[in-house]
Amino acid sequence: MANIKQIKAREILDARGNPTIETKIILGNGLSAVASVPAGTSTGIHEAYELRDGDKKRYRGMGMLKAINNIHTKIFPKLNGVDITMQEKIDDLMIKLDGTKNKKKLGANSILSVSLACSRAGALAKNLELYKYISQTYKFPINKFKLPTPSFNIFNGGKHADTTLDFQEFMIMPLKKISFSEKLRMGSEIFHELSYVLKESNYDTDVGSEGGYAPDIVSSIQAIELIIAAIIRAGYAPGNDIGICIDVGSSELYDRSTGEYIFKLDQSSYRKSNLIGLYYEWFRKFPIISIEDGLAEDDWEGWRELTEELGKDMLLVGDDLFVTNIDRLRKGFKEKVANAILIKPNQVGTLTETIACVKLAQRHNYKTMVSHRSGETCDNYIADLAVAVGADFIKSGSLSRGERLSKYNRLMEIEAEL
Ligand code: 2PG
Ligand code: MG
Repeated sequence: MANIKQIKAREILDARGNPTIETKIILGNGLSAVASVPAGTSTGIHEAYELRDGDKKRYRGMGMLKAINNIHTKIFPKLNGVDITMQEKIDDLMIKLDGTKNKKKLGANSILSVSLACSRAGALAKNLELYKYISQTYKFPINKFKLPTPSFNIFNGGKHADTTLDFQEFMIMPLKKISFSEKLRMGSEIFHELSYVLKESNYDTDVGSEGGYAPDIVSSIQAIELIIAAIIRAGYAPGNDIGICIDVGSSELYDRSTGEYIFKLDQSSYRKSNLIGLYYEWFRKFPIISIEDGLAEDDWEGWRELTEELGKDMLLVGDDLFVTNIDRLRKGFKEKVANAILIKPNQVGTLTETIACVKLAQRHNYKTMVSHRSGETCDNYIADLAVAVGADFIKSGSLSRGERLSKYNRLMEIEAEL
């Protein structure tokens, strides 16, 4: 019988050594499946609630015992015996059991770990690859699966590195119509070339949270220039073979009291129109094709101005702005802001709600980029998710660190199978 018989959750450590949850679903027919959830650092204030213990004597308050207890004592009794292939029903039962808008009662981390593990168990029960199972379950009209284009974060700053760099992520994206594996090879070659470029300039080559280099440098422009040098040295043409994507992570730079963006590097402050002017100038000078969170999560007016200015020329991706939430995305359509959305299941807390957000974005021709979190685990779930929904892009960090590569390696496996 493919019914839920037991749920076993446990505390594991994520790639930064902080606790998170791994949940195992055991079915009546003996099959079982496991999933774990990641955590962010530069989390948006509108994200679903992540429940941590707050007990300062354990893991500096970051323990997951309460969340795990919720899985065993509240969620399991509700899901006991439910048909594992009824994913929407499973998610709906948990959403109702929680009953709050941001999953504050049970914790989005508890709920999501169960939701994802259930979908894996459902795929097993139906003897399908996970991406096929998700795609069929939510009736995506896909007759030929495609692989998302990766955006590799090879230079870490902001809250993801202990350095002077204000902007959070500098990514490279292959632009040619080639296989996923070839795109991965390009990324890796440039990543390694960048280490030589850095060494020659006497910068260190230690990496940040997402596996990109994280030296102390003098400006974001310098990061871009170093990356361009690495692209050329690897034998590729910037702007033609490879584009540059930036995640500003600007909510972290925003001073709500003054409405200004403060750069820690030199304490300079920018009004929103000056920052937009800066992006425009960079766009003219460098092969930048995408800016994520160029303005803060509630700076709708700034976002509108940014979209008017640059929306036709590049991808403007909403992360903290939309938090994978359909209400915020709808507001985005109304306010005419952004043209792409980052998709992170743990921002919303169930697979079903994640899918609803993807579908809404696709109906309005917003591009979709499935994303990891800075505090990842080795679970490669988002690789299957990206293929299942036909996402345009995926970002899973750099070309180093196992928890980042596990997603890219799974995508190569899927590509080989297809
Ligand atoms: C982001 C993510 C992932 P975090 O801002 O896009 O790179 O970072 O998980 O810290 O929110
Ligand atoms: Mg982001």
